[in-house]
Amino acid sequence: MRNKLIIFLVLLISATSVVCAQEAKKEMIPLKYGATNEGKRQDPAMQKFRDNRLGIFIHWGLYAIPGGEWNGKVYGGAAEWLKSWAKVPADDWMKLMDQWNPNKFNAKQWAKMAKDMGAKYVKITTKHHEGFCLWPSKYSKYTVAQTHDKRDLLGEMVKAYNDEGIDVHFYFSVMDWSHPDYRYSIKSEEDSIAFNRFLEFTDNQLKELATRYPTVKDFWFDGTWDASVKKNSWWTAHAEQMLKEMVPGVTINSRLRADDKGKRHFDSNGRLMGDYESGYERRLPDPVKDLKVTQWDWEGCMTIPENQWGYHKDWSLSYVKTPIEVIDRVVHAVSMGGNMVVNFGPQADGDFRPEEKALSAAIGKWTKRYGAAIYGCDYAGFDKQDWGYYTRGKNGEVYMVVFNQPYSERLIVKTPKGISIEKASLLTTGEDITVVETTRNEYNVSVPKKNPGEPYVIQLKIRVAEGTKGVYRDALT
Ligand code: JFZ
Repeated sequence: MRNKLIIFLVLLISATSVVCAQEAKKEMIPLKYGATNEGKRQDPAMQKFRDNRLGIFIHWGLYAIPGGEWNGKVYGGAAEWLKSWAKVPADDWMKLMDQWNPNKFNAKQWAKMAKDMGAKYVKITTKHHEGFCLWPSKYSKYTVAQTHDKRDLLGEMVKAYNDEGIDVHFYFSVMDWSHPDYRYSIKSEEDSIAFNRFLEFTDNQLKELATRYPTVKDFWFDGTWDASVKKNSWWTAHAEQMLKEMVPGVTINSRLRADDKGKRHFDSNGRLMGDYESGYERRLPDPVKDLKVTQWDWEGCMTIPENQWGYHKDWSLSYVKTPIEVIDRVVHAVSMGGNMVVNFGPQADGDFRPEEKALSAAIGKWTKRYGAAIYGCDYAGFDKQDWGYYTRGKNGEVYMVVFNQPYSERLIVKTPKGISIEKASLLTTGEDITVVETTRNEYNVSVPKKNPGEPYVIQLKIRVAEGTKGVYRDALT
């Protein structure tokens, strides 16, 4: 009897502590402007965003005219920041509008170039920090409509890209160097009044963009790091909400957002704000340590030189990536469940520099052959190996994207528990690839008979054992 009582008490205590531990886990800081999504969005618009995987960035504005040079001095910093490097007053900077003459701009050619590269979406700088608008905004004096050219360049781009089946995303900088009401921080009542006017102006521009170009799929906010924006975090939640009401399915990046406490990207409860993380700028998560990124959507973006987004006339100032290095970063991102955006900085005349044309064509050659390992693919759940990256397709097939041919000419594959390899073949030719099981869950996969001479893809057909956990659960049905 006494023993039973003790057992009963022990059970009672352990049961209560489990409940308490669960309660403690759930205890969250109450937030008015925190995250709004529970986990990854799974609606069709978000799935399309994710399946696209490869996009391009277009940084185009007045900064393309000086191309990194002001008063005879070439600045090595990012060309789109030249106004700041050379300390040019806004009025002087805006005189560049008189020289805006994109006589070689051809939206159809731009769209064709993106299509040929294999890009499924394009992120366009509607307005960068300088304040010049690529659309005829009625809320600003600094727009394409006030130049000799007068064309709605953004409108032409939206149409041309959409005609090629390419989704259009809008880059929008909240920070605006041309606007007298912009404030970096709020130090007085006057600042506060001015900045409120500025936020109203920003709302108007956003509403204008959403109304004029209703096929827009995404807003990618930038220039939101200043104390003034963080202090007005309510506005970041409001802007997200407003655009979501205006544009069904629209996606918004995490960089817009700050919570009640001014915490950015992730709220004070550690939850991602916006629909996808946009903190990976010119860097990627660590493929071994940072696999937590597979739990949410994210998008990285990269420059081709070290750090030039807008057109800079001198690309000899830094290392310039090769097409294979760019492809490596794209596949790397997909292998960790992310998207990758490759940046282009068109010339002021509306043409692309030869280096960018060549790079885009080279990437296109590759994506045409091996795109199956990118589009619609996701994190595969296999341990990373030195030869390259794994991705997983929609039907549970696994792709090995081989960048480094090993000396041994054997590609080591370690499969997760419950996963075995049934068959391997070269993606391009269908050539059978020999697979030898060396120990449990470890295989030697042969390289192709003839080295393709470029990063190549081996497709694995896998078998999933009953009761397997992880990303392959669904493949069972
Ligand atoms: C911003 C801009 O200042 C830059 O000109 C370019 O448009 C780029 C895409 O975005 O630069 C950033 C923004 C965020 C980070 C780094 C550079 N970040 O989060 O590490």
